[in-house]
Amino acid sequence: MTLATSSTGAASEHAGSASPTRVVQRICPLCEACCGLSLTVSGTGAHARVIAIRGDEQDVFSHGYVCPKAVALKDLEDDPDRLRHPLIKRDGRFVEASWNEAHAEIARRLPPLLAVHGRDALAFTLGNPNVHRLGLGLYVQRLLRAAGSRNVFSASTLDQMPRQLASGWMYGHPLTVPVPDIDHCDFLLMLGANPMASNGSMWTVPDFRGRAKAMRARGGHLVVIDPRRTETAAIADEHHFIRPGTDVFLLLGMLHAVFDQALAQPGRLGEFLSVGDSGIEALQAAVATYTPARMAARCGVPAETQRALVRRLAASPRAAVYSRIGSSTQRFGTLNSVLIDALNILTGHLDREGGVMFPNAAAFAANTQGKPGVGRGMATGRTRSRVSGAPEVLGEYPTSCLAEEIETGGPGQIKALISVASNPVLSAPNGARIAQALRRLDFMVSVDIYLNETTQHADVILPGLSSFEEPHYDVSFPQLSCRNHARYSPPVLPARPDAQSEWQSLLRIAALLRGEPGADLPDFDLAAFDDRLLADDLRRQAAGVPDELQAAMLKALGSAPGPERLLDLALRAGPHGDRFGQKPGGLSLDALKAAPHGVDLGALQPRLPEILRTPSGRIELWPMPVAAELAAVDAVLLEPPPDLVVVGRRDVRSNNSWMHNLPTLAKGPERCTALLNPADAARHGVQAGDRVRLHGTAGRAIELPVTLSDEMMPGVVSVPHGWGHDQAGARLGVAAQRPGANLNDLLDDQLRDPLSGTSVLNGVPVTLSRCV
Ligand SMILES: Nc1nc2c(c(=O)[nH]1)N[C@H]1C(S)=C(S)[C@@H](COP(=O)(O)OP(=O)(O)OC[C@H]3O[C@@H](n4cnc5c(=O)[nH]c(N)nc54)[C@H](O)[C@@H]3O)O[C@H]1N2
Ligand SMILES: Nc1nc2c(c(=O)[nH]1)N[C@H]1C(S)=C(S)[C@@H](COP(=O)(O)OP(=O)(O)OC[C@H]3O[C@@H](n4cnc5c(=O)[nH]c(N)nc54)[C@H](O)[C@@H]3O)O[C@H]1N2
Ligand code: SF4
Ligand SMILES: [Mo]
Repeated sequence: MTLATSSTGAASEHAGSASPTRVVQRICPLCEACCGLSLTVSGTGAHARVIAIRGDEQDVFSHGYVCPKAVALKDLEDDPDRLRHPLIKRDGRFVEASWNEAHAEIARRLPPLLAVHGRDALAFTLGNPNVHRLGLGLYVQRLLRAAGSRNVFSASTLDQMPRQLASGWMYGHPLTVPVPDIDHCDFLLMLGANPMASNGSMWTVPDFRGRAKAMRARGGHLVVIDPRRTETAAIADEHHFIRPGTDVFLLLGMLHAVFDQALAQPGRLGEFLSVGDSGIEALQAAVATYTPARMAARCGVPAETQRALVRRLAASPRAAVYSRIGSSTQRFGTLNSVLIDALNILTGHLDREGGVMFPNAAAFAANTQGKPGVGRGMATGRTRSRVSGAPEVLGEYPTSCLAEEIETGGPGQIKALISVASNPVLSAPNGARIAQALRRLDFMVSVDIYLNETTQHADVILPGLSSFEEPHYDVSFPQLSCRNHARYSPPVLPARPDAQSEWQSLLRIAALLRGEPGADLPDFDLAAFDDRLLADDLRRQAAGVPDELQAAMLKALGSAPGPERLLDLALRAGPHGDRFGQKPGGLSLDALKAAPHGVDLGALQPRLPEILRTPSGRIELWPMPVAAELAAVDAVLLEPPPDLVVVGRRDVRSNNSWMHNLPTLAKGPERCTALLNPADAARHGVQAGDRVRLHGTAGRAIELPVTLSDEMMPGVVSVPHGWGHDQAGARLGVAAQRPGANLNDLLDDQLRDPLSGTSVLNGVPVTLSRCV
């Protein structure tokens, strides 16, 4: 029997007794591990359904690994609450609408508002799935460019902006992020990350457990520094508690120990390092007073441990230091990121096999473009937010400034908002204030798949296709992967006839905002607009290439609008590309389509000095704005440590705020609990199962049940984020049954790392009392 598998070149076919099935490959779009999946699909055409999901053992990168969330993709496909049609709010209630009605509503309301209040009156919030969906990620850039608003806010300032800023300042590009070469590493020191639950972040490393196990089997050593003895700590050789928010002291103490023990031996890196104010001597002088003993008193990691860790780091030829959320979402997040890299650099482990290395992505990697070895570097603060004066970083303001920019009158006040796959009401500190602010908007559009805590405030909601209905390629994560690879997934299921892709929704609004003639009309020629933008892109990227050649390239990319030809362009022009025929055997979209399990591009290779894009052409080891932070460090050093602080927690069966509506993941024990050391519980007269009230310094409180474990450092309570699904107005039937509490209602939106604008989400003081 033959089956129609036109959209899935990778299909292998089986004739089952009842309905025919086929197996197709697909990259999981849920988290940064980007695992390759094998889906069993039954039926054809409109009757096609995914009936089983497992790991693709032949995947060149993930080799069959999956976590429980992959299976829940089926729940997501079937979730009755997932939106399939646009919604428009009429008299305070959402009603289903056609695409033309939804876009007509936007065309009717948005341009007049901007005509009166100006471009900055329209704000954007961009959430995590923008980096997990091909069409969203590429076309949201088109939308932002068309809008020209300064008021862009994203999950980056609740997450990795410090890491990106450190990279921008040190290496010249915010996506020049070194990642541990775990497959060749023998000593891995990890701070504030729990890849056993998160599956890795700013480090695409599917099957962390397997890779860590292999490292230990070859005699390697894993050390975890975390205020909780996490799932990752449980498989490590060493775990050390750290007082939350004090990574800066530990890292300064360790750097002091590097110099003090004469371990600063950068080797070949020496020739790439800047000199003078941002060089090694400057760094050595800067850390001179931060002795391990002094730092130990504040961070809780003994001085001898600090010294031993750096001795081991320096003595291991193949070693890496890595940190994530726990050390990023702190007052000194950017400084921490620089200090981590400084440790790797001084001990000679940057850009070296088994150390931290720079991936070489096949597509979209800006750090492979331009002149190798030198560039413009990264500037911040080109504009400042209107109310708090927070500097722009990567074209964004801190998400914690969103509410005040809506609340505060005057020129430039935000009057309208487009949220794209973003749920700041649960994800950002002081979510209640954000919800209140969203109510004051004159107009709000959400490009989202749920009616949830944030999108309920929208006037129009535009849902996209399901991930199975769309092609997939990870734009960001090959730039952060522990091995170079390129993998593309064709759509698995045909799109519903009345559905519209997210790229189409975004592009239609972009056309409207650019004032394209007829963009407000239902018959606007979106494909022609897409053609024009592609031609513009090509002209920019292929500057200097003769016109005839550009025309030939354009033709080679095909006439089908949408993200796939942008991908084809990026692949073909990329470092592994076929250069439109100039490099036979190079990558193109067709080449990837012919390789359903992906193309392996080999282990990470040294990229210095080619990768640098700093104006000096060197690594800025100790960037000036970061050096200036030490005065603030000294001030905090004098403050007495708080009695109890809260930190975040991730669970492998949850994903930020939006997967709590999927039955497969929602079952099992209650996950939104306050996890406390038994000694702290006794001190507060609390027992396991009691409900407690946590009060934040900003005067707000949340209530939730307590679980006890000595895996918690005394003086620290751990609470997961992304819960609090009890808000009237959301449509999340399963999640509402066990809503949990919103950690971010407690956190203080005034606390952030001033350099990167990133919120302080960890190590925030709280008080605890038993609910009576
Ligand atoms: N206290 C505390 N707060 C935190 C964190 C923490 O550790 N502690 N972590 C922070 C981090 S790292 C992050 S990244 C942020 C995340 O912050 P957000 O990005 O705001 O949160 P998500 O839960 O990822 O929300 C995703 C939104 O996208 C929608 N969505 C899901 N899939 C799709 C899709 O395919 N298309 C569209 N259009 N929409 C989709 C969901 O319905 C939801 O509204 O949270 C941050 N908040
Ligand atoms: N299952 C699941 N996977 C996810 C997500 C999810 O929500 N669920 N979210 C995804 C997203 S958006 C991201 S950004 C990544 C994040 O990936 P990770 O950074 O690995 O995230 P976490 O598991 O929150 O690990 C952070 C660790 O930091 C510790 N910590 C807290 N405060 C401090 C501190 O002050 N110092 C130190 N040294 N440690 C501290 C916490 O106890 C915790 O163990 O995960 C991604 N993957
Ligand atoms: S770890 Fe789980 S959620 Fe993340 S990509 Fe792999 S299967 Fe998907
Ligand atoms: Mo994140």
